[in-house]
Amino acid sequence: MKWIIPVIVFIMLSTAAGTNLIIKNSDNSFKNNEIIDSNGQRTFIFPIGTKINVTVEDKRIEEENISWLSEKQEYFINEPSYHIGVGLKNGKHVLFLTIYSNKSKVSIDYKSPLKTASINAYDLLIITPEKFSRAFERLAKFKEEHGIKTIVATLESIYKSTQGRDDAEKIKYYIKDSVENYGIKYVLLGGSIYKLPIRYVTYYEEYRWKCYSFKMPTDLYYADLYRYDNGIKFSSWDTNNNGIYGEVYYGCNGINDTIDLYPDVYVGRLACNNLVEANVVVNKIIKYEENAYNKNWFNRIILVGGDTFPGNGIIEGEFMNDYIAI
Ligand SMILES: [Ca+2]
Ligand SMILES: [Ca+2]
Repeated sequence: MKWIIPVIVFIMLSTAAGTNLIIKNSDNSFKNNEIIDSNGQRTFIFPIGTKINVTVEDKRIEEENISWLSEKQEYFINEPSYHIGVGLKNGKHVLFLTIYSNKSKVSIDYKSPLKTASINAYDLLIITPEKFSRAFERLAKFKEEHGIKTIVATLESIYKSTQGRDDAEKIKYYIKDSVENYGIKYVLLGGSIYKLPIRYVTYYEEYRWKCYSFKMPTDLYYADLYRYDNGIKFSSWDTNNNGIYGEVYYGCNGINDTIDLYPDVYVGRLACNNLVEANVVVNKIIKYEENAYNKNWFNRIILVGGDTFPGNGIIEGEFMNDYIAI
């Protein structure tokens, strides 16, 4: 990556309780960057460009009697002992190192990057079909006037100039190039899925000895640009290169595509189908932003959620509201 130069210093720092954890590092940054989730998994956050070397001595199977392992423990035994993902934390590009077991001796060596001046040519990239560009150029001008450096790219120019096996992959490579060359932090997709493609992932599940496939649409594809595999790689969402994206097999035979699911840029979509709709939504945004800023009601919010997936006894929407409200 262009924005980092690695430096190498190793100092033995600590042996933590729980996991027998030995961290050798060049600074104390990891200490304030540890997340412990509800399963007790530990995730460490490192700056992008950090070289990480993890050694795991798995003591679990030796220590535990396998016959009475819980379902969760069996799950962890079947999982790799650690995972490195590439994503965002507070707007910064980072690596997430997750240790899956608290019964292991884990040694983490890392070499911190030395950051060069970060590229900051543009903040927001708007991608839209040529026929909507008049509306989105107007939004770009408004954003520029309010300190958001904005660039508009048409689908037609992206398809002509950018590599990729299909239109969606060309868009994704264009976003990646814009992040690396211009320092883009936000992406706005200006067009419905009928005007600007969405990526469908494929999920396979066994039911009564037959394998069924399900397609699911997601714009997370455009946000999850990178994954970690002996260094930072472009995340194609098709690591077995068979033209089927985001393959996941549950009870069926097949090879999952490797995806870390951590977004690396903020992506949103205005799902307009024609220029009239594009102008209406741009007008609404401008009107809202001109009137909402500094008003005393601006920080009040009502969250509405319900039972998103009925039948399992969990009210996901309300849990999500509580999560957002914190
Ligand atoms: Ca695939
Ligand atoms: Ca990622």
